Amino acid sequence: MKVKDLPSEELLFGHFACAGCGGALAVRLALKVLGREVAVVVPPSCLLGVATFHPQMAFRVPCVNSVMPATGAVTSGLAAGLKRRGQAGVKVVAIAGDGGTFDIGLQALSGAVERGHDFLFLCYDNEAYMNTGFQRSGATPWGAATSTGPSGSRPLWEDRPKKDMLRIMAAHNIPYAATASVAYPRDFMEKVRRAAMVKGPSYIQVLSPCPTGWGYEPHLTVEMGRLAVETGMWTLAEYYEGEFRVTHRPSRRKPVREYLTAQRRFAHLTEGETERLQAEADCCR
Ligand SMILES: Cc1ncc(C[n+]2csc(CCOP(=O)(O)OP(=O)(O)O)c2C)c(N)n1
Ligand code: SF4
Ligand SMILES: [Mg+2]
Repeated sequence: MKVKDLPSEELLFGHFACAGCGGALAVRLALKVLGREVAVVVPPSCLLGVATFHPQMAFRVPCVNSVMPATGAVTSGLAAGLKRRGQAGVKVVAIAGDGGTFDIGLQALSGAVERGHDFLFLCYDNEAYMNTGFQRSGATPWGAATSTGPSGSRPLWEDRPKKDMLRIMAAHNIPYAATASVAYPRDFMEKVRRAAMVKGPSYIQVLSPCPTGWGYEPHLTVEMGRLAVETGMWTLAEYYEGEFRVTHRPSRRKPVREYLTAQRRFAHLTEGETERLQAEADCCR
């Protein structure tokens, strides 16, 4: 996919997200690939809060608001309805945060994938419930401070590993699933293109750094997304026809410390805890 081939038209425009919001960037890029022949389903999340503020609707495509647990059901129902009306060419795209995907929306997503409806589920993963005050989610990585982390000492930080949603989706025998990062737009947009072409369900989870919740300056969003991959804290991968594949490997791995020290949510980590995360990144090369 060539950047010069992308349309200049913006299909997410005029929203109220914080400066440097990785989630808003992810959706903007995805819609450039998907075009106008889509209907989006958005559950409560930062995106819903900042993009569907009546009368200033930021989506330039039809947008349905679902409740958090029902996104998969609303999305598959919409896809079935459009098919019935002879409008199967309209791709239905759920756009949910990690909380609305990994936790509260998981059951309906699982059912929709199992039934094999034709839709794309795009999870913009900022690794916590940002809209309601940075609570931990199943996507919060080990060691990250949130407002509700289970560890009782120092800042409340996460003492459970991140849930592996890519493998959970693969275990459903989904036709296509991928991880991506807003810092690698070509890799991300190519995955959106592939997912949209699939007949049946597809899933993309795009790392979408959040300056407000992670604690870094807004102009560093792309830098955070890149460091995550360069340090091995995030993998760009896809699952297609039953096989996993890494789509981009950094030529030289950077120490995880560079990623951790750049964000307030990891500021409390001790030397030993940093080494633990380094060891985890090293074992998954
Ligand atoms: C069933 C249910 N539980 C809780 C809420 C409250 N709520 C609204 S937005 C939100 C946070 C969503 O987090 P996430 O999906 O990660 O999106 P983000 O805000 O991070 O963009 C929550 C918990 C809700 N609307 N419905
Ligand atoms: S809190 Fe984070 S995810 Fe929410 S709008 Fe601000 S930058 Fe985006
Ligand atoms: Mg979130």
